[in-house]
Amino acid sequence: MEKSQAPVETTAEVSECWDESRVPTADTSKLVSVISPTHLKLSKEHHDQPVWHFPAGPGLAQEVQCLRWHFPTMSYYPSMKLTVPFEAVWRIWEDLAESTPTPLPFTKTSIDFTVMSYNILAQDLLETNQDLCIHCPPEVLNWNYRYSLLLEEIKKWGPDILCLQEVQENHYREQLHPALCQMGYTCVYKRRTGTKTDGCATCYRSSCFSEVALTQLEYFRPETELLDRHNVGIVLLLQPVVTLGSEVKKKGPPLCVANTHLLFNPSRGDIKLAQLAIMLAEIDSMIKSCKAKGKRCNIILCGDFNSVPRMALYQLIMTGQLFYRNLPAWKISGQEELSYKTKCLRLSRPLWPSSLGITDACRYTVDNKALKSQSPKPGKCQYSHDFMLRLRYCPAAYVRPQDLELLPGVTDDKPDASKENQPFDKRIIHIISHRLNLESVYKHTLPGSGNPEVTAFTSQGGNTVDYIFYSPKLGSTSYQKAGGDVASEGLKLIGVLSLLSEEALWSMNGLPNHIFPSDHLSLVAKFQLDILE
Ligand code: KL2
Repeated sequence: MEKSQAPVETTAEVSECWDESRVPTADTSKLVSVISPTHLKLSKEHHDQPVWHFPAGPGLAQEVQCLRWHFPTMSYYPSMKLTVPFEAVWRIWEDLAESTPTPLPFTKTSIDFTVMSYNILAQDLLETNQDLCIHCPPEVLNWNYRYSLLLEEIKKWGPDILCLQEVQENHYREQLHPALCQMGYTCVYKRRTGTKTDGCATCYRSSCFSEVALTQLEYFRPETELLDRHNVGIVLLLQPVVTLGSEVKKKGPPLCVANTHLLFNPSRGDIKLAQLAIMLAEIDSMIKSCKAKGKRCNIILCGDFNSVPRMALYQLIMTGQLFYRNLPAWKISGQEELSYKTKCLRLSRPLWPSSLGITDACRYTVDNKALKSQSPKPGKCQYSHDFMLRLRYCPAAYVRPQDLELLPGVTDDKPDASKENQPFDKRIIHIISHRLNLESVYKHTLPGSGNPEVTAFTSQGGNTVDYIFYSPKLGSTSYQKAGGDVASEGLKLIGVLSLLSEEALWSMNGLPNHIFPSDHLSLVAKFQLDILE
């Protein structure tokens, strides 16, 4: 169902100032867009006045004054009534790099790149869940209107890597893909399994990266009862490409870019965790394949995780560990407080069957890449806790090999009698973990007010459910200790596009609106990566 494009009355003039050029580096200026009802002035002194103002793009900290100019897409809607007054609400680009860059150690240079993660709200989902947008004037729900704003958002921040969720297949094939190709991107699209018409798309600027490996993940596993939902993910291994004069070189460590949209259902955290475990195992496998070639690999893991900060799924990603025994399944994502429900699903072990081929450490039991290449020497096997525990009381496990020297208390062939009756440590067998060192770009509260950051908004309110996680650069002391090759490991976060509070979003009539075309905001971060000279 396409919404009508009927003109509406207006009391406000809509204007915009647009710099057509993209912002590829830290020093270029970007778009400024302003919605300014005519009776109000563009003035910083009038904070309570309904003024819209974007400051600069990546790398430009100061705001840019702009001239009145006609909003191109508004020509379809010649007269627009702004019934709710807009307040001054800005998304500000924050430069995190020091003003005087510290000289890099050894003989390194670095490259900067920008990542955007954005759930663009599939039109089919919008139309089947119309209750989520009851606060919206109909014209902001029109696909063609939203599409032109989406393209503007992408051009405005000029990401080198673009991870989209809720990309409807026909819109991708007919509109987004051709447009992104023209803008210099190479794109990978993965539609959800099942009947829903949307999926994820990962695009990268062809002049900045080349593809090394690709895995399209389907979390639906017909042989695993738990995994009966149709969510997907994309894992891309990219090699940075550096152009020096006329010379194009592949330089620096590879970058693993993972993009996903996890299950929405707030009460099924058990399924979300298993979906995440598949994603983490795939990233781990990509890293392992790099290691086999003697290369270290950086990680970007982003998307819509349908989970809020500091709850269990988030904790697993950020700390690398989760103790889940008896945890109510709704607490995995924490989107809604569901403790009032009489039937409350609680987690018990194992979280997923060993037949899934993924250990409690979120790694493949047998490396699938080793299997795929049918290597005569398969990689070391990983065993699940379940399997190891079966060995625990097995007498054969206590037999000392004949050639092993007998050291009393160390290589005895009997278990330590004093420890025999100790209670079995239940914590160990109720922990899942991963080995990726991940940090979140966003800190989930806004500087100053301390209000929660909002990435997604419905008529029920706002939440953070979208993230950009990355493998951070090690501290200088640790990499100096570890030696030369480790110095290039890790990404340095050098810029971020600020999010907004729920209050600020309500003041502009929630999401989507005439500025932001989705029920999610885009997440944008800029990273610096050391490369060897
Ligand atoms: O929360 V989302 O929106 O990340 O923005 O992910 C899902 C929801 C998306 C894909 O399944 O569709 C939305 N109530 C509210 N939103 C829903 C529902 C629902 N019952 N089902 C799907 N979505």
